[in-house]
Amino acid sequence: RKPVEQDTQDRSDSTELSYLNEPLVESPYTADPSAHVFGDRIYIYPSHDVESHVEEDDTGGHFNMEDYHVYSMKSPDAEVVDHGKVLGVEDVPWARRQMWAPDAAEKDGKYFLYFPAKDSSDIFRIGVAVASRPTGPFKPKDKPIKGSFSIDPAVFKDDQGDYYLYWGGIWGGQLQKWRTGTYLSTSDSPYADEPSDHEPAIAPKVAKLAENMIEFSEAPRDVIIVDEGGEPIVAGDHDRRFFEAAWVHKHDGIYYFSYSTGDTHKIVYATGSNPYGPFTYQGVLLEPVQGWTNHHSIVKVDDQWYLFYHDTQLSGKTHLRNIKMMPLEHRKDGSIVTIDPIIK
Ligand code: FUB
Repeated sequence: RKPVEQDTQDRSDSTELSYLNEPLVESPYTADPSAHVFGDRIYIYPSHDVESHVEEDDTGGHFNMEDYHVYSMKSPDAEVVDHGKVLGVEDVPWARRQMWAPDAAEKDGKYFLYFPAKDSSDIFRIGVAVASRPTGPFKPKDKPIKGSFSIDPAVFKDDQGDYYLYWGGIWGGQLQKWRTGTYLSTSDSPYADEPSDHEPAIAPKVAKLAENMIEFSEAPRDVIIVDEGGEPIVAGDHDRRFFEAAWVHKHDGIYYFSYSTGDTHKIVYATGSNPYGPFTYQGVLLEPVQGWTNHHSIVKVDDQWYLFYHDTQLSGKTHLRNIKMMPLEHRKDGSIVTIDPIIK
């Protein structure tokens, strides 16, 4: 379906699940959808995929995005409204290229857009931009968040009103280059600096955000993902190790940490008893989609959970994606029903 002009009537009376496996937006290309309910609407903060004719490489150089749009909908089966461009790379003093997967949060009537981009040294950092409305426009801070690095920020608000930022992505996302605490620039290969197969996998990161939402209130911590025996998932376990696309949601008192396994193309999940983890691996949440990347968010709308994700149905090209959504179910025992996206 096509995004509609702002102010067009929502089809909120429709009873058919017309959104199932259909692109939410036909143009432009959209990916990495981070969805939230702010007030009485669903807001989606995706990447904006573009054809920039950068040759495909192992660092993801062909994902050469330059700006962000915000989308919203009144209900899951309603029309999607495109609120237009809300932030461009030219607006961000420290950012040079590759605006990858963003996320957003609301606090005290202000809206915060967290986004990764490469700086002038081609190092990914995470920036923040602020708006007085969920639809922006967002005004970026002059510098990235102090102490930030790598990609795919995701914000989780706990019941106590604390906000946690999760992030990280290996290979093109550069997380492996920060293993020692400083950026390792000894090799251009995205595979250098990884642990060997039997060592614990590289951990995604978490830090509680400061009251002002634009700084960390603590040093970043590792998010440890363990197997059923309590042992850290190892780097060689490509079916279960963290690759990118962290997301956290809480259901019935359980914290769910979900993420992409990258080269095995799944979204999997692990559970824990607090926002820092450790999280115990549980299983597959979303099977591989069309295209190399798999990236999602999970949001509750009224009493129903939804999975937002993307595939390449419209373009057939891995860097030109389209966002979609599906209902997501938790069983009584806390496990999540695996979604197998119907490939057209
Ligand atoms: O959209 C660019 C990158 O592709 C994201 O940051 C990753 O999660 C993957 O979806």
